[in-house]
Amino acid sequence: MTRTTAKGRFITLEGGEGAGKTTLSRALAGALAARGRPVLRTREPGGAPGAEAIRGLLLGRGPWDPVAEAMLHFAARREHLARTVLPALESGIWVVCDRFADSTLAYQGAGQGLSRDVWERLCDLALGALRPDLTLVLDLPPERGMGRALSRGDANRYEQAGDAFHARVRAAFLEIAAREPGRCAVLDAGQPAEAVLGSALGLVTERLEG
Ligand code: Z5A
Repeated sequence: MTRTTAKGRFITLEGGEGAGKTTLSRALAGALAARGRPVLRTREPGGAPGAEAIRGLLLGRGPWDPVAEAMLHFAARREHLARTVLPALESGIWVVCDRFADSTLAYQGAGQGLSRDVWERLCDLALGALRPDLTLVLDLPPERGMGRALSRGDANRYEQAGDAFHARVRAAFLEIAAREPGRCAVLDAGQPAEAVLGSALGLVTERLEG
């Protein structure tokens, strides 16, 4: 998948449960719109009809074999890119996406034991050369994030995984950010939501509008 004519920018938000991705996605999209940017908010797994159907399988059923689970995430992602993300970017719309391929490396890789090699092969197949322009990693101790997430009600399959799983997922996101500092930045998600938005907007200005 390539994006030779795109004028939009692709911003992804990553991090553990309850870190504030949805909250930031909403606020960031609003702030970008106020700056005159056409903007689309979307999420993974999901963001297109077929991908939302796969989301139902991933969150509602299981357990899955880790490779099968990663393939389902990438099938949903491919559908999301083809139907929603790429058409938007190509028409100049900025896309703010709640989770993307880094989540598969963190959850299915560090969390469930999928190898990096398989993840890279799935990226090649499903994404081609496409990568986010900016990835904001919202970092929060898992117990704080889970407290926030569970206060909303029923826990999904991933939220029910144990403390050690969530600690590995957090470490994996920090490692991804350290490995690709040009694409990624880590935000302290323990700050008030307004401060997280301020940091995010500063990074957008510096890296995408400078
Ligand atoms: N998954 C995977 O395994 N592999 C993959 O490749 C992909 C996903 C793409 C999707 O679940 C699941 O799929 C996910 C990983 C897996 N695991 N889980 N669960 P989801 O979409 O249902 O959930 P989520 O992505 O983890 O999001 P979330 O739980 O909704 O959390 P969030 O979006 O980061 O947080 P929030 O909804 O913005 O905030 C949670 C609460 O905290 C809410 O009451 C807010 O008002 C509050 N909040 C937010 N920010 C703050 C601050 N700064 N201070 C205080 N309170 C705050």
